[in-house]
Amino acid sequence: MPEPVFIPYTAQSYAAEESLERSAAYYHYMDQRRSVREFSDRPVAREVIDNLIRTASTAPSGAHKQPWTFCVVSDPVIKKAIREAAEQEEYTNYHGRMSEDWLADLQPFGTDWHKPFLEIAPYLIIVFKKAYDWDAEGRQTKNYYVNESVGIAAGFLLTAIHQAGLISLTHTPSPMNFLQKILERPDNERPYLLIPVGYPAEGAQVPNIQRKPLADIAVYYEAKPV
Ligand code: IYR
Repeated sequence: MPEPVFIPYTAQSYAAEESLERSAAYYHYMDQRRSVREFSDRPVAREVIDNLIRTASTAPSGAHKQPWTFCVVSDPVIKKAIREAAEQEEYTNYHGRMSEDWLADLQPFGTDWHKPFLEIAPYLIIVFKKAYDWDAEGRQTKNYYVNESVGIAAGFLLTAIHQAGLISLTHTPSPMNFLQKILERPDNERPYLLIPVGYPAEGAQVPNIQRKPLADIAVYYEAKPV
């Protein structure tokens, strides 16, 4: 076993006040991010998409295995095939496969089986998780905490998309194994999330929903005053 190699960590250091300001500013910035379903066909430069994916891949992962593949689809022929397959599954979902409770929970979002954004958005990024991998000699290698790792990378991707002034939708057509077939992905890759990326359509609207307040999502265990 070789010795581990360490290098110095060059940290950003802020005074407490600046740290507070930065944390508040970032919160307010991220609070503007919304899932948007109405896309414009306005093009986005490939270089922007490249940077978004580079950012996603800065995410931590189990044993640094980076168990992800980002498929970037701009080809209208493939987008159409994805839309048709997704709409076929969603039609079945909305006509009997989803429970009454589930349909009621989706009511505020006004969704149905139609998925025009899959053809309108200039890019579809399909995130695949790699259940396992192969080394240079073709031997199977293990990945760890794959769902957690890919979930974190997908989160980084969403923040990068927002930072670039673009919109996204975390879409999970269900079941979505058709993506593996259409995109001809190898056996070790499983579709994880489908994310259309682009600009909002003119006059795009989003559901009027609220985020939970801090008191409902955080529990603090602090030292008791003596
Ligand atoms: N996949 C379906 C249904 C759907 C499910 C959830 I959970 C959502 O948050 C939104 C939609 C669809 O895309 O319409």
